[in-house]
Amino acid sequence: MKTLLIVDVQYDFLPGGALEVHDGDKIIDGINDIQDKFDLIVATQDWHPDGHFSFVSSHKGKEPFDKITLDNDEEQVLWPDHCVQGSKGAEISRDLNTNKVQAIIRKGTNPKIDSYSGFYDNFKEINTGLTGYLEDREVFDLYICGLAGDFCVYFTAMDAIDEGFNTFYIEDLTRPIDESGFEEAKSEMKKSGIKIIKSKNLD
Ligand code: VGL
Ligand code: ZN
Repeated sequence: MKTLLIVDVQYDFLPGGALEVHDGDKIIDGINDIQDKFDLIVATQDWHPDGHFSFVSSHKGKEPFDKITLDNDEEQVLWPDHCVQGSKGAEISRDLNTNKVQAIIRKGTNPKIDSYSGFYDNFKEINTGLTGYLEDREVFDLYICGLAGDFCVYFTAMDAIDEGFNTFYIEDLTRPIDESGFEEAKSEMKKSGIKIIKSKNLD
């Protein structure tokens, strides 16, 4: 099963959204165009309860994008409040064709732990079940696109390769929150065995 995983194409990550990604909307037509090349399409949806720990509003005196150090010494970015369950910003864009999307994996529902990857939360405590779902369908080749390229798409790809999938990162069908760290993120992915490809080279 050649599978496409579409990460977090939600209004809050699109221009005008709470955590907008520059030109995030520019990838949607391209994602729609390639869908016929896949046997299975799955999506993820960032889905936070109100007052989520990753929200800047949960930390007095902090500014959006400030970083704090957690008890386990990991860094946490304090995001503008985004993708609150049931809000318009949390909806998957209506411009994305979701007719062929067979499953939507929601993540970030634990109020105390952030969750970038579609496979695990950031502490690797909670498994979303995505690996099992894909293995049940005998998925080997997994192609990943969506938003944001340096956070949820990146961490999803890094977990995908760890979970044993032949992982492809479609670089023209993603956009980063922070352009400056993006080249390094791509080289980290290459080092891990992820193949960075362009949509025009898909069979
Ligand atoms: C994302 C930051 C916080 C993403 C989600 O989808 O890349 N980034 N929550
Ligand atoms: Zn989030």
